[in-house]
Amino acid sequence: MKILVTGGAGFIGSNFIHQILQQYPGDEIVNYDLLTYAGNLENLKRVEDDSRYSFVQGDICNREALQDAARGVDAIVHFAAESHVDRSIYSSDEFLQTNIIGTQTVIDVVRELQIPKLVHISTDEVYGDVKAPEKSHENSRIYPSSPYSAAKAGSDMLVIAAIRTHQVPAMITRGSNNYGPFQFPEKIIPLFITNAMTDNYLPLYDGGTQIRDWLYVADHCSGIDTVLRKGKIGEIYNIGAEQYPEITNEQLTHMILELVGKEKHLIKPVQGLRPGHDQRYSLNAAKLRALGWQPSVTIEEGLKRTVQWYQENQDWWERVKSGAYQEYYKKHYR
Ligand code: NAD
Ligand code: TDX
Repeated sequence: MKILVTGGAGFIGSNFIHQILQQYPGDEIVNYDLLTYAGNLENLKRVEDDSRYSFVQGDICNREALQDAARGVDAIVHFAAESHVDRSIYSSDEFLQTNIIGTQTVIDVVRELQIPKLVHISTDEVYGDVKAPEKSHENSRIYPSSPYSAAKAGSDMLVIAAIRTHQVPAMITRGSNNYGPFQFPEKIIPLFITNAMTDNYLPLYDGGTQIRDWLYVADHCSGIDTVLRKGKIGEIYNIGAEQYPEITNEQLTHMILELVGKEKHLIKPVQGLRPGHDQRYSLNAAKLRALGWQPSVTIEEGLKRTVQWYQENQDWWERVKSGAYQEYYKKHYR
């Protein structure tokens, strides 16, 4: 299969590319990515000389460029997005442009080139937060809380409309919170690991009582691959670890500190940095499990691997954390 991956230089996209090239010797990947602050070709160093892999720098909002890159592919797996909730609260322009206009452009290109399959990568955040013990099902109410999740919900709606009106051969996945190698250190797990490693404080928002359904990135990628190869056109699939017992951000922080070997005094409780903060996400992933998928990495094992990866790849995250990221960090965490 020849697959065009949008956003393949980001966290999940790069893990997906590695996984596909390793698992399917006959597959080819075109990675189409604008290389925003979150895109990093270093994530793909291991495959850059692989003849089955090619990279095209481009914006998903640029229809002609995307068409040129996508000609002849069997499927598009669409990851490209602005992905950080906190940034979307400061300014939503790029979120609307990439997540909404960009997704419509991807849909248009699928139609124009008659590409046989589109997998649109969405998120559990489109459901908003859910009270325990409820779980979000694929047909649960869409009720996003942040400009990020609202823009992702908008992109889902455009895909749903295209399936109905134009019979676009699309599917949607809604994944829960990911963690693992190559995650930009603005998200809680890599931020807290790297801050702990350098004895900087860990800014724990709003009491740390919030719950996320932590999914190791390789499990998310295998879920997406299952949908790509076995999913039914027109359907939506949740991809969640369905962690039990659930863990709070505070418990997660303690686990990270223990793995890094640092003390709890590094935790700094902060309030008000995320207005509209969602309390709990929880997915029911039975529909995808029925296709034969299941997550294989526990949070204990996944965190251990992730901490080890950040310890072994200090050059990678020190480079990523320098430059423009410093300005964002100072502005946000004051
Ligand atoms: P990321 O921020 O690490 O990577 C995003 C990538 O998209 C970057 O490489 C960036 O350069 C590229 N990009 C951004 N704007 C672009 C544009 N206009 N044109 C082309 N490329 C562009 O994001 P991620 O965490 O890897 O998330 C990937 C996808 O998965 C997103 O759609 C996100 O909503 C979804 N998702 C993420 C998570 C998570 O926990 N990170 C969970 C569920 C779903
Ligand atoms: O400094 C922090 N301190 C803190 O307590 C940060 C950055 C976060 N948090 C809290 C907020 C959340 O309750 O940690 C939790 C997780 O926050 P993020 O890592 O920013 O992830 P989240 O907002 O849950 O969204 C992530 O998962 C769903 C991804 O960023 C999205 O792209 C994905 O759709």
